[in-house]
Amino acid sequence: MLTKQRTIRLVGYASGVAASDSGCAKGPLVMQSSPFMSELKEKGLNFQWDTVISPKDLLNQSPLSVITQESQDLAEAVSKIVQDNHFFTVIGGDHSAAIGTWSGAHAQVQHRGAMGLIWIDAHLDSHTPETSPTGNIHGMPLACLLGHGNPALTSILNDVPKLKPEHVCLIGVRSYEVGEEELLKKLNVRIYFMDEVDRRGLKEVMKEAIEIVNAGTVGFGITIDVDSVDPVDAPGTGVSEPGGIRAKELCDALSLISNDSRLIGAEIVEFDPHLDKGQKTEKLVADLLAAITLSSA
Ligand SMILES: [Mn+2]
Repeated sequence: MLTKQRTIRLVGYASGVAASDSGCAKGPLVMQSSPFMSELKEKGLNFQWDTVISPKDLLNQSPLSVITQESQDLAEAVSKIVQDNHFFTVIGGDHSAAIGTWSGAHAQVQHRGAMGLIWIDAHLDSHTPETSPTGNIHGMPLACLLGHGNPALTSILNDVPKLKPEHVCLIGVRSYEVGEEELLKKLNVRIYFMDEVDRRGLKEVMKEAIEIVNAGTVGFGITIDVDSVDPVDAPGTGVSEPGGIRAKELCDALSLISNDSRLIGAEIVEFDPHLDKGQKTEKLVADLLAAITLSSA
């Protein structure tokens, strides 16, 4: 049985401008009318869609300026929800969403102290324009939040790093390039690569991650790239990698934070409905939202 936990305010980030394949822009639009979301409502999850951010004037602007504007809009939307003392979840869209989401949360939290972040992803998302082989901004959001990258994106709402390296950790990583790994190693960010997750079990790793993001912070967030999940359970994503976390395992581990009053908000990104098979990934997005926000009775 599931019990009502809290009111969730959802923000869609209907954008794939930062990815090679922009199909994930449709992710939040599909979730808005998803039968799996209706089922959550029936189970007692109290949520409302606040707004859906989408790219403006795509034809006449560079991806960077489009993403800068979207990040600004998303940051303002999230900041408002945190200010209202409500719980937010951002549904992407590509992972450049994280720049706006966590800049917005930071703007409200910074007066009280630092913010932690658990980053669940097959990738490191920590390129800078100098190290990225593709130039795709969805491979850069964590670097941006740590204060490294294009100044337009590192200065959303505030021209300061939004996260300190010691307050962040990544889980499920299994595909990355040397340049981004070097940056995170230099900054001493804790990375739980997939082999460690397999060896120790996700629950053990998650317990440790919760300690990391709670040490010296006043609250923490969680961002989940659906590509962290094995393609067997999450085929609907643009850059899928074999050997990932199983969907049920991830949902079970998320129950460790579902009662945590220090959890500020969440983000679920990179769901691409065009690539989905049998609505598996669509259901996963709803299951993840439920796992984060509902607790067992
Ligand atoms: Mn990602």
